[in-house]
Amino acid sequence: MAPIKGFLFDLDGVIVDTAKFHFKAWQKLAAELGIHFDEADNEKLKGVSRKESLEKILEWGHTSLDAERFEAMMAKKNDWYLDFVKEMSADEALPGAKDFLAASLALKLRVGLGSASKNAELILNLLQIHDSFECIIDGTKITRSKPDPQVFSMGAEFLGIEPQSIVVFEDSQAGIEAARAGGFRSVGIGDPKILADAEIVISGLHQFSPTEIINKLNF
Ligand code: B16
Ligand code: MG
Repeated sequence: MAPIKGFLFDLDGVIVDTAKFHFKAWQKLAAELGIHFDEADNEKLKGVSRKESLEKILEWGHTSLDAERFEAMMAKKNDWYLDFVKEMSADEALPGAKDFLAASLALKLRVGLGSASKNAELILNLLQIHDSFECIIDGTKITRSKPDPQVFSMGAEFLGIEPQSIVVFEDSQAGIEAARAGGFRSVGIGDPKILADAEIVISGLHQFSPTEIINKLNF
C-alpha cells in the first residue's frame, strides 16, 4: 500500500456545517417558486454545485426558468445563504476540525481543500483556518462537479502527490464517488448507510486523530 502523504478535505459537512444554511436558503427560494423542498431533498444537494442544485430543484417541481431568471434565482439564493454565513463566528468549525487540521500539519502531512463551493475562501477566512490549507480547490476553479474527481485530482496535482497517497474526507455520496473514481483513499463523515462506498466512515473529525485514521486505512 502506498504511504499516506496528504489529506484533502471537503468543506461543507466536514469542516463546517454550512448545509443548514444551504437548506434554509434553498427552501426559501423553492417556496418562492412554489416547489416543495425538505431535508431529504437537501441531502441530495450535498456536494452538488449551485447551478446543478437549482436545476434539480426545478426538475423536482416540474418547472423551468429562462436563462436570465435562472441566474437571478441563483444570485438570490446565494445572497440569502451569505446572510446566514456572515453571522458565523470563528468557533463554528465542526467539533475536532481545527485540532485535526493542526495535528495533520504537525505530522508534516500536506493539506488541501476540495470543495464545490464558490464561497470556500470566504468561509475559511471567517473560521480563521485559511492558512491551514496549502491549496484551495473550490467551485471557482473547477469545470466538472463531484462525482467527477476533478476537484480532488487538481488538489493532488497541486500538492504533487499521487492520489493513492492522499486521503479524501467527504460527507457526501457524490464526493466519495469522486474520491474513488480518482483513485484516492477515502474517509466518509456521517451516516455509514449513505457513505457505504467509503473505505471507513467516522462520525466527525473529533473521533480519531490523523495517526489513528492512517493506521485504520493501513490495517
Ligand atoms: P456554493 P462542499 C458544496 O460544498 C455543498 O455541499 C453544496 O450543497 C453546495 O451547493 C455547493 O457546495 C456549492 O456551494 O453555492 O457556496 O458555491 O460540500 O463541496 O464543500
Ligand atoms: Mg460536503
